Amino acid sequence: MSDKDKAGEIIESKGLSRRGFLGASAMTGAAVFGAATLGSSVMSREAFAQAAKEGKGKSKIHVAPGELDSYYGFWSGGHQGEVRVMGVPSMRELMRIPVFNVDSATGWGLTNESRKILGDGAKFLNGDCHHPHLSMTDGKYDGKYLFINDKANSRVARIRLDIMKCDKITTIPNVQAIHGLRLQKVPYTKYVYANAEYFIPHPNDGSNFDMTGDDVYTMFNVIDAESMEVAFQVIVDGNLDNTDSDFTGKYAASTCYNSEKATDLGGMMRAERDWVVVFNIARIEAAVKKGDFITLGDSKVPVVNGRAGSELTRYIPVPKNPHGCNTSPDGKYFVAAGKLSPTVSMIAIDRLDDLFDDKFEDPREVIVAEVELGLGPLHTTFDGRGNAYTTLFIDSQVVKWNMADAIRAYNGEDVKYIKQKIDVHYQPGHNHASLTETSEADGQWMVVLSKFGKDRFLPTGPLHPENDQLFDISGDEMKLVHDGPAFAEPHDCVLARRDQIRTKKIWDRDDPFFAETVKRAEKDGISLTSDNKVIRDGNKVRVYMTSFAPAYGVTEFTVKQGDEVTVTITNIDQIEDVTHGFVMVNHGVSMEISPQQTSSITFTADKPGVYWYYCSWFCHALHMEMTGRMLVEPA
Ligand code: K7E
Ligand code: CUA
Ligand code: CA
Repeated sequence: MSDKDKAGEIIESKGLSRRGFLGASAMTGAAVFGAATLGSSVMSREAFAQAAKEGKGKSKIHVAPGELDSYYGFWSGGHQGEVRVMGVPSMRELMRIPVFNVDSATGWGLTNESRKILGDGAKFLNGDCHHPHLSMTDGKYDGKYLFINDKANSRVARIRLDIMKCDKITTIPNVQAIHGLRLQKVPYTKYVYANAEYFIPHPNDGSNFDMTGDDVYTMFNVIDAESMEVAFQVIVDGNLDNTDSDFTGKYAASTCYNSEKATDLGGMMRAERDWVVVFNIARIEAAVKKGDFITLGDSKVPVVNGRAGSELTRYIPVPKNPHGCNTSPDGKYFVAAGKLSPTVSMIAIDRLDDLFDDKFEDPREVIVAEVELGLGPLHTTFDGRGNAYTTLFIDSQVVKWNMADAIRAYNGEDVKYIKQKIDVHYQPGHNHASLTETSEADGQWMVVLSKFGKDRFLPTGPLHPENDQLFDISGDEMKLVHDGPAFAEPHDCVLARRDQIRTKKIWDRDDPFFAETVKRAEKDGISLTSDNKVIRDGNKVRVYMTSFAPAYGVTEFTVKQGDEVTVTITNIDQIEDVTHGFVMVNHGVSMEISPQQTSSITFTADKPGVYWYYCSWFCHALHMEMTGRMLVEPA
């Protein structure tokens, strides 16, 4: 059968799902597997959904086979470096999005397209991501982007949600360890706010190892969400931990646990109070516009002074080594968790205008309550009904408390503001309720990301899994409904309604993700969707081929030992989910090519001989046969 005939057959079957496609091809082709294996034994989704409906005592979290979850969850992969996509409430893992790691299934970190996005950071094979957040318009998720920090190599990455791939990464200059990250909520996510945690000498060129003094500082970083360029940086006192922004677009607030600017543990705990620093974004923009900034080293990024006494910031003392900073979805409060104090501090956002206009003697006049909750408060989430839920790391609990009651109690009224405490397993860090950071917080589900799994799962040697727990918070009481082991180490997650995320089913041929590769092919006079050609350019060889289940357009090509080989593959399949792969055996080469995608990878043919290449994503009954050979002539 010629490729043309195959094309006809596939186009006729367009509209088939991959399952139907696999079944059909198994039955019409010289089936390697029985038809039953791939086709008729698969129960339809509708049938499953019906069966589930008929089931008795169905639990609220049980999402039957074939049913879809009602929320998308996006989990950070911690020092594993990726983002994980989960279905909630089933807690089924749907996808992994490699970002700061290298991934052999998709070729992230290996393909030319991904290495271009990684830029200078492509030399790093590691990352440490903590805080995934979704872009917003008018305080609601708009489904465009997810942003995430890399603490290990001081980067911020963006994921396009339509294709669920990382499309931009920026290394933040002149700082170390990007930790807290949040987005502007209103009127839309114009800016990404990112805290650099550690203070360093400026310049940090080896001329100064003294960690005291005015030229030792860290910065708050503001990144343009569209261009992903750093718009400006703000010098602060102390250090920076977590951050959040408000629902007016005017302010961002960050916690500082090392106001002491100590370099030792005891020193970092010396002061009874550290602070929350509030950034006045409009004033900072105006200062930059006026030219009131410096630049550092080779970087052209405007750097403004936001130290105590500056008009651009205000420092609000709070107890002790605060960690989480969370904005309540009613837009009223920044809630800073004390960590080494059993309290959280509620900062009234509607008092910040007056604070910046110097109407208060004491900046603590913006604090409307210091709420006593329990030991080791780390992060707070909200249900949109006036209740807050704070993780207590040391107590291994989540405490549910009412914000209005807490303020009344703080003012001396005899009201019980703590509604419930529930044990979690064990030592929780972040918690996150559905839609909690938007104005649409719906109080349905809360995920608690615990740092230890201990005895909750089958043992896995000295390295244990963490434990993500799901709570139903739709009623008066929090109810634990699911335990799930997780690999190192989801710090944080976000939940969006499933209708807020709209993804493409196959690639557009003009997608910017591989536009550079298309340009290069055009220079070589190649039409990617039809040409199968080998181009020699000195000791560089460019192999262009199509892939079409179950065959590559080029099944043999010859190069010379020492040639730099670039293989560019365009998957001309149009059927949803028929992804091909390309692996060159013994060359460290592996990548994904999804329908209508072009992917390319470059390697050196350093060994003479015959080398097989094969398709690594199961695409067809004849997937195993989807192969070819590279013939390397000795130098
Ligand atoms: Cu782990 Cu948000 Cu980095 Cu708290 S942070 S736990
Ligand atoms: Cu193509 Cu497997
Ligand atoms: Ca401290």
